[in-house]
Amino acid sequence: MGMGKPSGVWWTPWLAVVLVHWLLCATERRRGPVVEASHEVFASLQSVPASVVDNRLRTGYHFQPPRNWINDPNGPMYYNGVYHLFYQYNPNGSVWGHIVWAHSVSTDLVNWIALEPAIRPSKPFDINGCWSGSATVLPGNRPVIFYTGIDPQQRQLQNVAYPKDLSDRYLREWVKPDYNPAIAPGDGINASAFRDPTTAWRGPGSHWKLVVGSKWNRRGKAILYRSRDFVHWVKAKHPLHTVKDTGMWECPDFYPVAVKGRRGLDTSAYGDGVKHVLKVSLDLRRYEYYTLGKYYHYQDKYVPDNTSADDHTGLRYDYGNFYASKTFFDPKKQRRILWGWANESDAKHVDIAKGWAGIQAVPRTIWLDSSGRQLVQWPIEELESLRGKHVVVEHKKVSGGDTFEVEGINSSQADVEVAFEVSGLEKAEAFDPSWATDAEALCGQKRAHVKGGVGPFGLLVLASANMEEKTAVFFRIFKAEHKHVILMCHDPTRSSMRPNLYRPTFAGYVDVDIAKTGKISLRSLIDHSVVESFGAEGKTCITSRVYPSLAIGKDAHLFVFNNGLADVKVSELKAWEIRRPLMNGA
Ligand code: DQQ
Repeated sequence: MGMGKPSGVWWTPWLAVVLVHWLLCATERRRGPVVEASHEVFASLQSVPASVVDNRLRTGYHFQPPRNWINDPNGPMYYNGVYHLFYQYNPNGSVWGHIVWAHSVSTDLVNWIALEPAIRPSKPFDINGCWSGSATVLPGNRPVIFYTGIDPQQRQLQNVAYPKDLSDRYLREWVKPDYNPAIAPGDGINASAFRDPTTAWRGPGSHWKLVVGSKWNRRGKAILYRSRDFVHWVKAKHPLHTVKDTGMWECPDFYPVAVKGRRGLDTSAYGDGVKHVLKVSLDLRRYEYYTLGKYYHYQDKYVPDNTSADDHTGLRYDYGNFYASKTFFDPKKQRRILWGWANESDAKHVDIAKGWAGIQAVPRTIWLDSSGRQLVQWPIEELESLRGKHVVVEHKKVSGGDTFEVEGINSSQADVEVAFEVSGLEKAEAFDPSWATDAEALCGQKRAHVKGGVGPFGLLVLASANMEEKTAVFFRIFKAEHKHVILMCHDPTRSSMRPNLYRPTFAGYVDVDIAKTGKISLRSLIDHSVVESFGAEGKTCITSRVYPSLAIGKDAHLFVFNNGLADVKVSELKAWEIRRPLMNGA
């Protein structure tokens, strides 16, 4: 097996640096120049003091293999009782390069079994890398993978692979037909910006369709292809969608959602009561945005609604460290599940010394909000099976300037749900309309320690006993001309005593009429070096990677704080310990 548990010697950081360095250089010599995507490739590796490498910061219940670099989730699919997660993986080290499709399987999305990589470079059409793509289950229950292969001229080609043996429960081996590439970049396509095919769908007509991410100059594009037999693919005259000045569209995802209710839909679903989602990952900005809209099957035209911007200022699944995401339909539970990649935000030379980099955020169920204006996400229910000992706090007033500790659980791995009651809205700070398109800048300006009117209030997670280290997860409520505006923010600027860490603040607005509800909820999943937060039952989500130096293991604390003028009340807080030393088998 390519990814067994590291033996004791690997944990000696100094030795790890030398060995990883040697391995990478040896591989470089064997294979010649590497293919560069949007990830940095490191020609020479620096050494790093052993003191900054702390394997206690590895996540436990997030998907993370024992070692090496991972990025995009690929293909996810459910097939004959088994969930498959493929992902971009470097078998040779903890920086991006030599990319294969690693493969893990699970029956519950919580416990994983690692298999050999499903697809590795082996043919002229993928010899320089097997990049992102998707899975489709064809009629007759036949799965197929569409992925991007990099050829000897560094061109990006779309290839297919089929399971070798459908009776193998885990579909371990995949075969690449000789007729690949199934789709080559034709005239008018930039061959180095042509990748990440989507799951295919079939509407009322007989054609299969899929899109491939691309750009032309600075115009982002979802190029549409059609096929009758899944073998011969023809480019449609018009792309499914394109937006000027957005740059390369990586990992597009296009799928239907039900207008009412939380039920997920098969990617080919159509008809009344269905809306569509188009998500793109912006290589230029390294974050994603999506639109909701109407898909006209016969014309193959996607028209976004005018309820949100169709550019980088638009809606995001997650306003933090979350990229290259992909959804799939889970027929077992009739839901659509979202996976996304959360990269490290530590220095690269530390990633090299650690020997690991990148995790997948927890799988989230995704559906259309009853307003029809945005999607909502919630961690899959299976995660609740990991909840252990818990504590409850009820009806506790938190006056302006107050902080209290939630005691009684080890909060370095925890699941925290809290409902705040808000009053004193007349004390809310005035909202400057110029802030409307840049929540992140507002959060950077009004961080957790900056006193407000209503808020900032929320949680301090992964905090040291004296709060020298803490990551603040909070709301701040403003008064605009006709309504209140709620900002949700992650402020990790004081998350670690270590210098030279990348500690960006992240933020999004929350579409809740607080004057009406008087309440707002927050859920945070904490796992050593990641904090994933879900505001207002999943309307606004933020993920951050943080690297405490004191708030580790049993020295991690959890607090509730209010730094506004108005009092808030914790109507209920529940915090569960999650005991998961290391994810098995990922
Ligand atoms: N990562 C893959 C590409 C994709 C990018 C390469 C997004 O296929 O565009 O590892 O992170």
